Amino acid sequence: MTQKTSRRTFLKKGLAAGAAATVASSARAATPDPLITEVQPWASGLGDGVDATPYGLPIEFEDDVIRRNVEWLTADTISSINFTPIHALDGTITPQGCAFERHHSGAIELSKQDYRLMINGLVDRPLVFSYADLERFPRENHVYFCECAANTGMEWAGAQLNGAQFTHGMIHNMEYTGVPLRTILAEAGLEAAGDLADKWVYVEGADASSNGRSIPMEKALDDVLVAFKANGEALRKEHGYPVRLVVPGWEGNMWVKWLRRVEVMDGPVESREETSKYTDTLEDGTSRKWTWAMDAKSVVTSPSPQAPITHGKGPLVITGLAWSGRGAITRVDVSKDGGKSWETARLAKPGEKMALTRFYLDIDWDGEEMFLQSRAIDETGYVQPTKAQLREVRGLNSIYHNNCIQTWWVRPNGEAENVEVS
Ligand SMILES: Nc1nc2c(c(=O)[nH]1)N[C@H]1C(S)=C(S)[C@@H](COP(=O)(O)O)O[C@H]1N2
Ligand SMILES: [Mo]
Repeated sequence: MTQKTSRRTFLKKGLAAGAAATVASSARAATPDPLITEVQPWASGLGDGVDATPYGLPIEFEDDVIRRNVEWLTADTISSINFTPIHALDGTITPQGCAFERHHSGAIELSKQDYRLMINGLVDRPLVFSYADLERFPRENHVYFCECAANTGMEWAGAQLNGAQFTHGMIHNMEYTGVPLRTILAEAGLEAAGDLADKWVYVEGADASSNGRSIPMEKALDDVLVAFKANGEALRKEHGYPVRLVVPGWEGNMWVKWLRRVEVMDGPVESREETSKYTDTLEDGTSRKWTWAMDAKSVVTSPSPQAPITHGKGPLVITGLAWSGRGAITRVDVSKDGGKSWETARLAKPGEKMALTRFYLDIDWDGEEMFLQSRAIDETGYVQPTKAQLREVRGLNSIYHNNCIQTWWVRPNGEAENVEVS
């Protein structure tokens, strides 16, 4: 009996949704639609043959779905950053062609033939590997996000950049193929290192900046990958071709591109990239270091300033991304009233460790303004903080590791703007 009732309610609801959709199409049906009634150019001739584009590019209609930079952020494009168009993507995998880039001395061209990886320091046998050598170790596949620690860094003092691409686009999420760093370290032998508990590795790239970083041995032996494929194909030049380091859940700066050397050491180097940069200045003027993991964070990608609502009230898909450097996302809440009330969003699939999770909230929009927010919760129970909560701990002088709740003010005309609700 109860089952019957609920089934009937479900059918009714289904019909109601169907009815809403019919309103739009029957209005159009009143006048014949030439797109339906007339033979169109694309049906009057032949399309491209199979070899028109031996390596495919997106169709021209999608040519605004590109990485973009913010010119005033950096003095030039060499030591700079651009942003993933997350407002226009769906699902979770970032195509390499529009995945953000961050270089300290430009993207270099390094062939597989010229590639060398040196393992030295406190190892039994210092070794040098060619690219072909790396291909002979057992491989693994993993999907991980890579987020620059500076992502959302311009938003500390107030709402600044108008678009999810610019506030949250220093992130990409790819399926990597590579060899665990532990396998390569084992090949060189770690007997000479003695007690591994207090040992570190120093990793550096082949580019002029070298971007050297110290990684504690525990992480190096855990899930760090020496990767040479992303989303099934070779890494792109800008992402470190032919080999980059993948450091799951930890800040993007540690994901050394064009990886050339791994040195086993008895302490951290305290390089430029882990002292004057990539440390967090606190309220009292002191700085904290070794803030490696990216805390749980989320953002509504649509609607958002670059993805306004164009269809008026009625069915509306609210969607976004959530992630945590400390494990899997377990829940995402969405608020339409600036955090006064929350609804639990639907996860497209269960959250995976250190990978992007897509969420949806399918609503019937009444056409009224919204203050849209999302709030991520990860498997450790951590809840993404508000801007005010984050400032209490971090003050206003920080750049890196801003994981606060983002607000989009959506107006009745569907346009959205970056605003601060703290
Ligand atoms: N060798 C080298 N590795 C590097 C960098 C660099 O400039 N040189 N930039 C780092 C920074 S700050 C980030 S956020 C990530 C960005 O990776 P991507 O360019 O693939 O997005 O690479 C890191 N690895
Ligand atoms: Mo970065």
